[in-house]
Amino acid sequence: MNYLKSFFKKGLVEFGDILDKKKCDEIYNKIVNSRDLSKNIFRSKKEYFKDPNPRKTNPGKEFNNLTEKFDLSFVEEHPVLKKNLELLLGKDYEIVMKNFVIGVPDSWLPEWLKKTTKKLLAPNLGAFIKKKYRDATYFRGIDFHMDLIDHPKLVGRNLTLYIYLNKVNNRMSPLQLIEKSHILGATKFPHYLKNNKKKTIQYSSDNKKFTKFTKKTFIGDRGNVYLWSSLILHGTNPQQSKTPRISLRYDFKPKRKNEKKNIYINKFLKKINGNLSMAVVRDDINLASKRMEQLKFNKILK
Ligand SMILES: O=C(O)CCC(=O)C(=O)O
Ligand SMILES: [Fe+2]
Repeated sequence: MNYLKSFFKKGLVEFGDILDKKKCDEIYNKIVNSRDLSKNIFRSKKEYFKDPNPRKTNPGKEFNNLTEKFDLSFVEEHPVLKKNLELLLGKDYEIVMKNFVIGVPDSWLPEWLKKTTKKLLAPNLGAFIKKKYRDATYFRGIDFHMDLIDHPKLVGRNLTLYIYLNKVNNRMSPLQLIEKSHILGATKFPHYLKNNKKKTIQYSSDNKKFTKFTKKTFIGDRGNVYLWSSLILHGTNPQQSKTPRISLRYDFKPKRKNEKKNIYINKFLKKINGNLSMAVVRDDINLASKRMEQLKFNKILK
């Protein structure tokens, strides 16, 4: 299927393994060799409670970001990706953020964290990772969410581009996306979902009327590229395999001056039967503060 057609129909695109595998291997190996990827990336319980609420535990745009040490032009200048992003977002679209995502195998989790992280709502592991390694993002699976969760008040024009840097099988926390879930518009986290089966799931925006959607699991080799709307529900399961899944992730948006223009993302949003933005992106923590969430974790951990 034509890439744009797929985006319009499903809210996502599977580009296939269009990227140079050697380059992916090079990056993967450099990341793996840049640190002791094991239990040792974690702070000890003692260390953690000395400073349980560190700020900036994630890489920022030009802050503590491992992607800045790499030439990523093979992605950013890839003709197919560039062409489709320009069609959707207009010329000179912006990279809001790029980062490496490391899917942490369950076997790396220190005992003191193992039981409790299961209860964490957004298991971004940043606060538990040693400071020197916080130039990448670490996950141990994440509940179904829309990436608009990162952008309160913004119209859902952002796109996420996700690239597997190593081969991802079923035991490596593959991405699971709910096709067409954008159609109900922007809805708050946690979402109304039920009957989560291998290939289908039911989703509602009001907890009354549920609709059956197709669920897609992205199993794929390195060099595979995926793109989705920031209104598409997706998540990952905890990782069983001992091999970490390492990915490169981009968040794109149109340049401000192009937002009102005739770009395809605006046509896409026109078909949506719901809100296009949210002032409050999540219901699980009333204060829109991740620090409050961290405090909640600390209580569970102690
Ligand atoms: O890599 C993961 O486990 C989470 C992926 C995700 O939700 C994202 O990058 O937006
Ligand atoms: Fe996400």
